[in-house]
Formats: sequence, C-alpha cells, structure tokens
Amino acid sequence: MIWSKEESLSHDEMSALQSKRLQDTVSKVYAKVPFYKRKFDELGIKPQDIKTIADVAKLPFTKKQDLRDNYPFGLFAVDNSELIRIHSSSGTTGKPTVVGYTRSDIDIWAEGVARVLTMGGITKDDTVHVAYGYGLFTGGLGLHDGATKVGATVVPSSGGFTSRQAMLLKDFGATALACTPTFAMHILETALREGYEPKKDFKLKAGFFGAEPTSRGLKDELAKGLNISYHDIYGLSEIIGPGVAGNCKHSKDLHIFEDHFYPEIIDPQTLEVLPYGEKGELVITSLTKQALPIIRYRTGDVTILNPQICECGRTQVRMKNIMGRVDDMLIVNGVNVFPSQVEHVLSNIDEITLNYQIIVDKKGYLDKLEVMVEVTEDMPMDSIGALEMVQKKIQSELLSNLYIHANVKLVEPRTIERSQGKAVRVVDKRSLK
Ligand code: DLL
Repeated sequence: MIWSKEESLSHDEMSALQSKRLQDTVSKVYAKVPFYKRKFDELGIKPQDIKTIADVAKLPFTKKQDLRDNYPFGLFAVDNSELIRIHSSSGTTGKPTVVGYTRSDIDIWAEGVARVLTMGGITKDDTVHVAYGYGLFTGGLGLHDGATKVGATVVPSSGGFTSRQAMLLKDFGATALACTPTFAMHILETALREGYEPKKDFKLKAGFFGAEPTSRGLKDELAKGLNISYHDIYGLSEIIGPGVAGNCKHSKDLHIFEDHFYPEIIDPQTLEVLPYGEKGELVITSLTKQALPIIRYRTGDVTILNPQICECGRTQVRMKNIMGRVDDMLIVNGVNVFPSQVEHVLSNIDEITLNYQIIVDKKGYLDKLEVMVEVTEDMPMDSIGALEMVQKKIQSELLSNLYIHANVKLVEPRTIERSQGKAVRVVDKRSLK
C-alpha cells in the first residue's frame, strides 16, 4: 500500500507541484524572514524571478550556523500564536538549534512518518513501540504522531530501561519497533541475555530505524535477530524531523518525499549542483513548511540520488543510505556531537590542557567514546585520588552539557602526538561497510 497519491505522481505532475510550492515558499520567506530578504537582496533575487523548481539553483544556501546565529526564533516566518510545538537539537556552546511547527507543519511531519510506516506494512491494526527519546529530540514525538496518523496503537516507551523494553515488547505484542539501530541491537542483546526468544516471544514484523549512520551488517543482523523487515527512516530537525525519506520493501534506497522536501546534491567544496548518480552533500529546500521554511539547507550528509522509478510504484527520487558527513559532526549512539563542543567543555576545567583526542570505537553494537586529555604540568600524576576527581568532573560535565557518556583518560603533558597541519582531534575506529 502507498500512503498518499503524491508518492507516485508523474515527473511532470511533480515538477508542476514543486514549482508552485517553491514560489509560495520564496514569497513567504522574502516577506517574513529578514535573514532571507537580506540574502536574496545581496544576490539581486526577487521572489518573481523564481518560476520553476529548476530556479532553486539561484537561491542562497542555509547552514546550521545560520540557525544558531538567529537563536532562538529569528528564522521563524509566523507569529508565536501560530506555533504549536518547539523542538531542538544540541548546539556547540550550549545553545541548541531551535525549530518550530504550526499545526500544518505537524500534519506534514506526521504524514512523512506515516508514509514510511506504510512502506513497512503498518496499518491501524498494528502496535508501534516507540523507543526513540521523547522530548526536544524529534525522534520520539515524530514517530508517535506518524503512528497515530496511521491509526496504529502507540506504545510511547521512550529511550533507556532496556530490560523493560524487552518485557513490554513481549507483553504488549508490538508489531513494529522504532528506535536508533544501536538501541535496537542493545534491546536484542539484552533480551537474549535475559532468556527471551525474540523470534518467538516478540510479534515484531517491521523496524523503523534511523537518526544515525548504520552499516549494512548491523541492519542485516537486526532484521535476522528480530525477524523483521528493516526500514531506514531519515530526517533532521532543521527540515522537520524523521520522515523526510524512508525505504520500501523493494529497495534499500530511501524514497525522498520531494513534494515537501526538494533534494539536490552539491559538491561541498565548489557548491556546484551535481547530476543524479554523483556522490555529494544532500541539500534540501522545504516546499510546504510554515513556521520554519528553509531554503537549500546544507544537511552535511553525503549520499547519491537515484531517479529511477521503484518497483513499488513510487516515483519519488531515492537516496542511498547516508555514507558519512562532510563536516566533523560525530553521531555517537544517536547523539550528535561536534568536537568543538567537547573542546568547549574541556576548556572550563582547570586541571587539564586543550591537548586532547576523541576516540570513537564500537563495543558490540554500541558506540564507545573516549576522551584522552593531557593534564597541566602541576597536576600530581601519582595522586590517584586527584586524578579520579578530575576524570569524574570531566565525565559529568560532558554528560550534563552534551548528553554523552565518555571514558576519560588523563595522560601526562606532551603524550599526544602534535600534528604538523590540522590537529587530529578525532580518531574514529568504527568501520562502516
Ligand atoms: O536524528 C531525526 C530522526 C529521528 C531521524 C529519528 C530518524 C529517526 P537530528 O537530531 O537533527 O534529527 O539529526 C539529524 O542525523 O543530518 C544525519 O546525519 C543523521 N541521520 C538521521 N537519520 C539518519 C539515517 C534526527 N536514517 C542527523 N541514516 C542527519 C543515517 C541519519 N543518518
């Protein structure tokens, strides 16, 4: 089943719809968002210059930093009275990226998630166990609203409490699980350790996993271990949240809902638009969003677009599984972390220097993050008590500021190799095959 008719429009019908929606979006941001008016004026563009979807290439880019610079609501195009929800994702210096939604935005968001759930065969007869975090993160409430739109029964379990997740999966008989892939694997391993037989005890038939890059190996293990069809769900808060794209049962590539989110691939260095089939940075323009319309948002995610019509009947362009990022953002067990955020936390601790390295690795299916940092010359390396105190302080600052659990290793001054060029701040030992 296909959730909405826009998923299988002809190429010409889609272009006509996108062109009309782009014109509306451009007129709106020019009139309502001073940031965009200024950018358009600098480039000498007027809303009436934008006539077809191909004209998108004339428009300026938007970056994550632009949202931060306009914190909290500077890029919003509606009055407060029209907003019904705020979400956010973490930021570099404690200030998050803030996103807002009108009622129509929440409907569009739920529609995107409903489309992906439908790709996995979910209907009103199903029960969806949502173990993405509920709160400012868009995962929990995004999947919740989408499952509600489909008419399924939602179990709003949220993250954490792994043993309880396994118990509820068995007792409530959910037919779908939605969470990050690493958390799904943690639930599976915990369930097995506690004596469950997931294939028999759980009634799952589909999983909707996203929010972080995932290897093919992990996807296959989850599909096998839980006896489900694996569906990758992609999205980002700046665009709307989860439900920008997802994969159906016929294809591993994800259908992008381009009637709402227009995709382009650019070369991140030259900013030139690349043809279908070439690898580059995904850029998205929102075509229907009201509260936070966004023009040519540079997602930082690297992928390839594939325009071939899918066997399932959907005509919308597909993207390959995200291959990595163009910036230095790390995703550690679903939490986005920039090395500069870690550095900011370290800079507030007196006993250490800013010679540090972040080492990310995998233990089982969970990501492990270690921060190795040199202490100052006056730090007594023979006092275990003093070292432990500093370690604990750093750990708790990282947890409370960035929501990450890190192992902290204190080392003597001048232990970490100095680089001739750019400092090597991150050693990522996870291999994505
Ligand atoms: O992670 C939204 C989401 C929630 C998507 C639940 C899917 C499921 P942010 O916290 O703003 O939003 O992080 C967005 O996460 O730019 C990608 O780098 C990464 N990401 C999201 N989905 C996928 C995926 C949510 N399916 C950033 N595969 C994005 C790989 C993904 N990476």
